[in-house]
Amino acid sequence: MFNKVLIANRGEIAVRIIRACRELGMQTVAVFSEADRQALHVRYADEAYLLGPPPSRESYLLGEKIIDIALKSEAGGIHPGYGFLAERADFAQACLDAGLAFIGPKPSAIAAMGDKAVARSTVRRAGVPVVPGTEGEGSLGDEELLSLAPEIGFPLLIKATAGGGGKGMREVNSLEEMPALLHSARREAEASFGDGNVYLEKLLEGARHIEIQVLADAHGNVIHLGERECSLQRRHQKLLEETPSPFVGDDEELRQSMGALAVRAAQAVGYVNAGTIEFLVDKDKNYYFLEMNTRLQVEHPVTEMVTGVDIVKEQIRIARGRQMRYTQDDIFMNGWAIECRINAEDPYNNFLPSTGRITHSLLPTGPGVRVDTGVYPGFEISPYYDSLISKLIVWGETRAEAILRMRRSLEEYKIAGVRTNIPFHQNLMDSHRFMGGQYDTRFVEKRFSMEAAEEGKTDQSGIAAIIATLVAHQQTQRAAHIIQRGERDTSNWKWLSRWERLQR
Ligand code: MV4
Repeated sequence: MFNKVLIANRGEIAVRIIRACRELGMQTVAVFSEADRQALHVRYADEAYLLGPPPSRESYLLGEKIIDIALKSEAGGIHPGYGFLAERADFAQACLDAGLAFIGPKPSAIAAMGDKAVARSTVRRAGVPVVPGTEGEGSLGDEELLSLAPEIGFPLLIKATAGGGGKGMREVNSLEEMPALLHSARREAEASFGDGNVYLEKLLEGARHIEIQVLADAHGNVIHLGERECSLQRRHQKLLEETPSPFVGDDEELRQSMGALAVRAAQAVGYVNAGTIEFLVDKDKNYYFLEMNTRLQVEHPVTEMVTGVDIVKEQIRIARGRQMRYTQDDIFMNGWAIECRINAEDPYNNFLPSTGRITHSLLPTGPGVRVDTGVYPGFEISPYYDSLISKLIVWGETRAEAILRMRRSLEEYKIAGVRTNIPFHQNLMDSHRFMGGQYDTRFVEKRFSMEAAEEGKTDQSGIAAIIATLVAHQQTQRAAHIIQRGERDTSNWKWLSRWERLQR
């Protein structure tokens, strides 16, 4: 039984995992790149070891080196977090071969779900609905795909079997345009994953992306922790997640039937540890399995806030061979939670990544507020990793309370030195469609613009520019981003009455 965990990750998720280990009384080992010498996860861990230069290939992706460090530091388990090595079946197997616990699923489950065509046919055989499309697991040639396409019908999607997250995906509207699209999809999949295999699915338009969190222990117990609504995203990057889903709402029957099928999908691959089943849900509440993520997810905190389950601690207990502390009957969803992903990127400039040193920051706190972050004033945001710098999560008794609390927290949140997408989230909180929960996966890209959201609001850009110049002059070479407040904000009184009208 291990009492020391190596965290094979960085940023907010490494910090999150260290916290869980602390609470369980376990020792922690951090690994870091040259860009992360000063990072929070390095400071918080009991020990820390340098991996190499900043690029991931020379640091956080060095599986063998990480396993060596685990053995030398006498860690008994490795938590991969998300991204990097988290969904690499070969890495999970290498951990086991070295006598280390991999805090995640078995390599066979990662592999089965990692091939999206295998995943589709496996869960379908177990009775889980999938979007109509090609069946079977072998690689399909262009001839075969072109002859199957008319049966599936247009529009359809070409998807990469090694894919996920939209890479190598192509929308096809007619048989004529299909050969060229097959070619480019295969080329992109080959370049991204070293695997040019593709499969077909009917395109579901205007659907929502709703996922179910599952937990499974090594004793055959599998439960679900309800859903998360993840439709608010831009270019396949999620920006905000909430639970319950406003679309599922108080339809407990829908929630439990999706939950039961998510459990069945997990069981179909002998799943152990935490995982997430993604569904597409159409306007008539038909739902279809999309894929399974065999890792801890970025948005896990919203589920923690409403169920009270510490998912990371449960992952570690499961990896240590313990029984889960919960049965399905112990799981209740209490209240509402929303997470805004705070990214170092400029929402006024096409969400361009922003790098530089964080000179100042003030974190929101108070009732119902949680901030998971890996940065602090003085830390330099480098271009080597993703732009997520923190997650702002709020809980409220109702969705209205959660939204008001998020508005309050976004106002409290001050970051100087890099630009962030906080103004985007502020505008989103004011949008009628968001308030009404009436959004699908196209909302941000097709129906939302910062300019339109800010039209008619008092323009204080002149004052903001002067302050930004002063701040830039005093503390940093970069302009601070001034978030306008006061007049341009709808007052909470007005907001609440608008909300109440919407609910009628
Ligand atoms: C789909 C779909 C519509 N119909 N499949 C995008 C990423 C990958 N996980 C699957 N994706 C989609 N698959 C069928 N048959 C629409 C999407 C999709 C999407 C899904 C979830 C969240 C955001 C999305 C944005 C665009 C497209």
